[in-house]
Amino acid sequence: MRTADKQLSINGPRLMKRIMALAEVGAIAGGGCNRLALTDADRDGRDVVVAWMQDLGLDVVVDAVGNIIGTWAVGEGPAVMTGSHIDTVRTGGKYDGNYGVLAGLEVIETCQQAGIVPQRPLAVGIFTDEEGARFAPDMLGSLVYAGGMTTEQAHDVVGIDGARFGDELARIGYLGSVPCPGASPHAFVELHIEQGPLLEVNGVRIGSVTGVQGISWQEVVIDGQSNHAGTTPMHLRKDPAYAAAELTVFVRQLASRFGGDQVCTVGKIDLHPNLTNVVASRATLTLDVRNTNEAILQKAEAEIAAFCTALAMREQVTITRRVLVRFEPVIFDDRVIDMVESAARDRGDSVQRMASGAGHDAQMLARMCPSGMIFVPSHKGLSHNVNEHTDEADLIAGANILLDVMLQLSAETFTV
Ligand code: HGY
Ligand code: MN
Ligand code: MN
Repeated sequence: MRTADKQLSINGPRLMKRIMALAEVGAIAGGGCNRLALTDADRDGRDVVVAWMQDLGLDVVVDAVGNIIGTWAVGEGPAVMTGSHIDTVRTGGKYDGNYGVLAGLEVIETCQQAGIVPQRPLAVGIFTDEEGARFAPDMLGSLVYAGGMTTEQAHDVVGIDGARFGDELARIGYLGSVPCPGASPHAFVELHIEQGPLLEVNGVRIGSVTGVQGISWQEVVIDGQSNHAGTTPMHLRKDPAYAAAELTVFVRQLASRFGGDQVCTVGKIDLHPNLTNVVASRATLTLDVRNTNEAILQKAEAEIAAFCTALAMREQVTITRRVLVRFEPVIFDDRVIDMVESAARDRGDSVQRMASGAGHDAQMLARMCPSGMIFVPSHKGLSHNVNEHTDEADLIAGANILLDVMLQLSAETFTV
């Protein structure tokens, strides 16, 4: 977008100042953040960003699952929306989610300061519990916003710490009155760090994201027989810890066998009673299995199910599996993908098309309106890690692409 004869650009120092200020909330050793969904730290982060939204004169609403939508109510018709999340995993970085929300505010402030009044409202969403680390599924807030889960179902979700989602939402003061599903935007575009190594390895600054891979999360409970570690002969054991270890190795080997986009992760294992000299009675673990191809993802799930049946027989344990998350792969809107790509080219940024390995709120908004994403590189591909880093020049470049694409979408007079 040009004003007079100068290309409109965001204010980089102002964006960086907000990113660093938000990173102070729930700050942990090593420079990262711990703002698990609906904790006090999440509340504190929300309060900071809501205040920034109010400073910009946005209409701020909170819905029934705590999604916060700040709207610059200019122009007419459905809003062009951006946004992401500000909840983090326990060892989160400064940029995952936060960057997209704060870049959205920066886009609006840049337009306001330049005296530009878009033809459509511009909205920034902060979606609740995108990480799903405390309350599964991930992208819970945007899933409810898009009508993929009811408010009642969301409120009854019990977290890994036994807390009930609805109670925690009320406790932190973000149980809003606006009903879900939310208003359908004209279009949605999310700016996010890649969280993988591709852009950096390829020396490319901008990713125009084509879609998000399928996600399958399961909780696996393995029940055996607790016993004395010293007196129980190996052939008489019913050891869930051993079975959990075998399953962990199996899913790792499955990913190697399948190759391609297949990824499998055991990120959480709890043993009971979790004592040195006791053969465990129970092992509870989670499986995170993903692929861009739905048929292959189903094949992986079927192989895991068959392995668990055989493992239970062999080790004389009981294995119960519960689906925590199941999202099919999502393809983004060609028009938005093209816009991101040409906006990058117009600014002289290198750009490539790519799928997203991580889940994002955009994959839920894609159920409501034309959606897409903009990626910037993650240094060494690190994320969900306190050492998550993206160069400032890349962060600013990504926000400028968001500015251009949002203004382009806001100039569209047709309704989708
Ligand atoms: O799990 C994910 O991909 C995202 O970080 N919630
Ligand atoms: Mn994220
Ligand atoms: Mn994340």
